[in-house]
Amino acid sequence: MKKKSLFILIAVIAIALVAWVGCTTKEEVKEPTDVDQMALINEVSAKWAGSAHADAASEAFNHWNEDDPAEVPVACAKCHSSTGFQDYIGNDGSAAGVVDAPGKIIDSITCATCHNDAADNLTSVTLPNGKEFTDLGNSAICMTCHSGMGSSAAVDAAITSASVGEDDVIEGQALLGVHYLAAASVQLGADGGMGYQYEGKSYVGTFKHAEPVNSCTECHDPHSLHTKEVEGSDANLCTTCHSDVQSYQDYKKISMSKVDYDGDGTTESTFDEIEGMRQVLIKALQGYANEKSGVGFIFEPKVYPYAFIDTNGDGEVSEGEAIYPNQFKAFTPRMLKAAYNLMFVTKEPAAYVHNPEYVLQLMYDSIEDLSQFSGVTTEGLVRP
Ligand code: HEC
Ligand code: HEC
Ligand code: HEC
Ligand code: HEC
Ligand code: HEC
Ligand SMILES: [Ca+2]
Ligand SMILES: [Ca+2]
Ligand SMILES: [Ca+2]
Repeated sequence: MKKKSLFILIAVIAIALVAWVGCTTKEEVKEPTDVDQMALINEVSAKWAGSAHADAASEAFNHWNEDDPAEVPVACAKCHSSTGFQDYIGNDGSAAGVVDAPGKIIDSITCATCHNDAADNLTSVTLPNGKEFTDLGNSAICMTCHSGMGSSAAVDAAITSASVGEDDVIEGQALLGVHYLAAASVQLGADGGMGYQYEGKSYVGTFKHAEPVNSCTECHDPHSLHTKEVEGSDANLCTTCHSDVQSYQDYKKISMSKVDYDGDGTTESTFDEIEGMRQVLIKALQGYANEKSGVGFIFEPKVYPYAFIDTNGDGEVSEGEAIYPNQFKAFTPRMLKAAYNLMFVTKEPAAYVHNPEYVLQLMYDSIEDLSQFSGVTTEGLVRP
């Protein structure tokens, strides 16, 4: 075990002991020897405690509480329980690279999840489509859980097994996506190949941002999860190069490329251009569904399973439409591909900083593919 991990383990046990002894006796408890190290542990613990990883009450760690047995299934345990993650990386003595047993419920991401022998040695990640990446340093920890589930191969498999024409409805076919916060899959671009990439088109690879903001842990504090500060100062990391950025609120205003990608006539920030392109893609899916599916399509990313029938045909998410029984299941092969890309972008809201060009290319190509039937063309749009 690395010295740091060993120390963290001892310190965490010491904190627990101090708390426990403090509650049960009035005896003086000796302070752990290394005061500086303890201060660091306390600081780190406070940051972690305020993060989404520590939020034991969140849906991500409680979704299976009512199941019988109440456990996180093998397919989900890698990312939704600390025990499942340690099983996946082989820290529990089981085989690495596979989850062998269901995970515990209400088992959020704690110190022990990331600080153990197997995590110390973890430097590679395998995406859901089977592609492996090595030499990732400690960002491999993050990428293991932030690479998503499902892939474009699942879209192709559904289409192949349906064996219908490109614009014929696949009976009962629901929306497919790559699950949530798949930041690594977005950042890797065409190297990862996790978007639905159209034949004959070329796509950008891993986003080469700038030194030192290329890997997950170069930008993210692994405990607070927020962006790091500049080493040896409390200045915002982004300000060094994006001088107009003062704080988090300004990230979405950054525009380096100054291109009107979404064709609305104004050059906006990269975040807004992506959002604009996303709205065009939704319109294209709606136009296409009206023409080919026989029922209208609406998209409500806040409500599972996100694709619903536009019952009153007004093109909007109206009262009562975004409910499970009103799920949209009239996808054609062409529509399934484009909707997968819509999910890929929507469920990774920070794509604008992880790999803006990749998601813009995917959306542009989806809009283009639908255009012969959607009434929405690529005229005015720019493909990066
Ligand atoms: C590769 C990692 C990974 C795998 C595997 C995975 N998830 Fe998730 N899941 C996530 C992440 C990351 C989030 C956090 C999304 C958020 O909070 O916005 C999440 C969130 C969720 C949520 C909460 C959504 C919400 O609205 O808060 C549910 C429910 C869920 N996953 C179900 C599942 C199920 C069911 C499986 C197994 C079939 C599964 N997940 C497998 C990474 C994963
Ligand atoms: C999501 C994974 C993750 C979790 C959870 C986590 N850590 Fe860390 N921790 C890391 C990584 C990665 C580093 C290395 C940081 C670097 O190199 O910049 C680190 C570094 C540290 C350090 C070295 C000091 C530093 O800031 O570099 C200490 C101490 C530490 N962690 C303690 C803890 C404690 C205590 C907890 C629980 C309260 C915890 N960690 C939870 C991933 C994690
Ligand atoms: C064991 C799986 C796992 C690991 C390892 C992991 N994450 Fe997460 N991460 C999650 C889940 C699950 C959520 C959603 C938690 C929730 O909804 O409360 C999440 C949420 C996040 C968020 C969103 C915070 C927010 O407020 O919306 C960020 C950012 C993040 N993780 C970054 C990282 C980074 C950086 C690392 C590596 C140091 C990392 N994660 C490692 C599973 C993981
Ligand atoms: C250039 C710095 C940078 C790098 C490199 C980076 N991120 Fe992020 N990430 C951010 C910023 C900034 C946000 C918040 C954006 C916002 O809230 O608008 C973010 C948001 C996130 C989120 C939450 C929202 C979302 O859309 O998923 C997750 C999870 C995440 N990052 C994980 C990762 C992982 C995993 C990696 C490595 C593959 C990574 N990040 C690499 C800067 C970075
Ligand atoms: C060391 C310099 C540097 C730092 C630090 C830096 N960036 Fe960048 N950023 C760049 C450069 C250069 C580009 C243009 C990259 C390209 O398109 O090839 C860029 C591009 C971007 C883009 C895409 C804009 C576009 O139109 O292409 C976003 C968004 C962004 N940065 C956000 C951030 C955030 C958020 C941070 C802090 C977490 C950050 N950057 C830190 C140099 C930096
Ligand atoms: Ca295992
Ligand atoms: Ca624009
Ligand atoms: Ca409606």
